[in-house]
Order: sequence, then C-alpha cells, then structure tokens
Amino acid sequence: MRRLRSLRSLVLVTLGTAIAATLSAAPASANLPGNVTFGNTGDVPIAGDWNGDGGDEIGVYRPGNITFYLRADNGSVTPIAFGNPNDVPITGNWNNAAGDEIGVYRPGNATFYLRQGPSTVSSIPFGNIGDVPITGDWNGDGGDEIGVFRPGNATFYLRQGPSTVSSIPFGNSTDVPITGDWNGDGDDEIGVYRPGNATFYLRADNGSVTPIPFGNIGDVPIIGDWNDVAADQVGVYRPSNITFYPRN
Ligand SMILES: [Ca+2]
Ligand SMILES: [Ca+2]
Ligand SMILES: [Ca+2]
Ligand SMILES: [Ca+2]
Repeated sequence: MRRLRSLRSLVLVTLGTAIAATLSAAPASANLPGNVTFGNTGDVPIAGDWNGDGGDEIGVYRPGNITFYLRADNGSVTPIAFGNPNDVPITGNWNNAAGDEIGVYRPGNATFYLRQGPSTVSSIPFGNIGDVPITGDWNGDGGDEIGVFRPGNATFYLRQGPSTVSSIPFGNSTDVPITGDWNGDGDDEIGVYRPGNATFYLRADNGSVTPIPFGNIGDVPIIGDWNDVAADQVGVYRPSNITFYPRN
C-alpha cells in the first residue's frame, strides 16, 4: 500500500559560508528534540527518505571527496560517490518508486543531474547561472520535480514539465529557498529561511505565510518528515558542532 506522501528534500547550500559559527554559539535550544551529531566539518547537510518508508532521514554531502553519506535511523551509513567538485547536492524521488534518490546541481552549466540508480543519470538544464536549485513534488503525483530560486528577483520557478514552468515571487533576495509539504496534502509548497533572524517562512498555496523562528544564527535549514506524519517539518544543521536539530 502506498502512502500518499512523498518526500522532500531540499538542499541549499552556500558551500563557502558553511562553517562560520563560533564555538560559543553552540548550546542547543530546549525546543530542539532528537538532535543527531553526524558528519565532518565542511559537510553539507541533506535529508530524504532513503529507505522508502515515508519518513525522512538525514545525511551529508562531503565536497572534499564528492560523496554522499546517507544515514539510516539505526546509525548505519551508505556512502555514494556522485558528482563533480563544486556541485550542489540535491535529493528527491526521481523515479516515482518509494524513497528518495540523490542528485547534484552543477552551477557552472545550470544543469540538474538526477541519479536514478547506480548506472542511470538524467540531466536537465534548467534556470540561469546564479539560480539556487530546489526540488519538490509540485503536482502531487508522488515524484519530485526540480526548480530554482532566483535571488535577483526573489522568485521561485517550478518546473512542472518540459515546457511548463510556474513562477512565484516570494521572500527576499538574501533568503534561502526551502520546499516541503507543509499541509500534508501530498504536494509540496515553498518557503524561505531567513538567515538574518533564523526564521522559516512557510508559504501556503493561498499565499498565507507561517513564520517559525528556530535555531541559531549561523545554522543551515533542513526540511523533512522527521516524525512520519506525512507532512514536512523544519529543522537546522549547526555547522559549529556538526549536529542536526529536527523540529518535531
Ligand atoms: Ca525513511
Ligand atoms: Ca524513488
Ligand atoms: Ca511530482
Ligand atoms: Ca502540500
């Protein structure tokens, strides 16, 4: 039986600024349950449904050896080498079978490379140089599509198909784009994380916005269904202590 749900993923990253926090920034807030320390300094956090059970797990992408490390809930780790130096990691359900796959976005040619399996990769050029990649299930069919956030005009461009793109102006040019199924209806909405005030702004399809302050300045946003409720929650990754803080 198939759950009406999908997975999210999201990965945004500013590789160059990942490690700026000071050690004194660290103590976790009391509202950060279920934190998990994982990866190495310099890793990029990712999230996705690696085992296909409908809930999301965490992982990291290590730029130094261009390898993904997918962490199961029991702590076991699956490494997958994929991509080129300077790629940005992405995750999503590319093959419409349960569970999320990995991929990369290559900033140099504005192209997505979706890893369908060990020997199959789909490449999709989309957007402009300077865009930030996003992924999500825009149409609610259970598989994830791609898109971009364009900082210059603070607009999301959701690729619905080879010749169909939806555009949604939202957020500020310095925001980090996020996507997830905020309302649990099976398709993904958009949002932004504002680094300056460590606040998530989740946009509903009708344009209403839910602000959620969470984490510390210097954290990196992550999105996933941490508690298997078939909707997505926010979370952060704290580079200073290489720890994930999912918000349940
Ligand atoms: Ca899972
Ligand atoms: Ca899949
Ligand atoms: Ca879809
Ligand atoms: Ca939704």
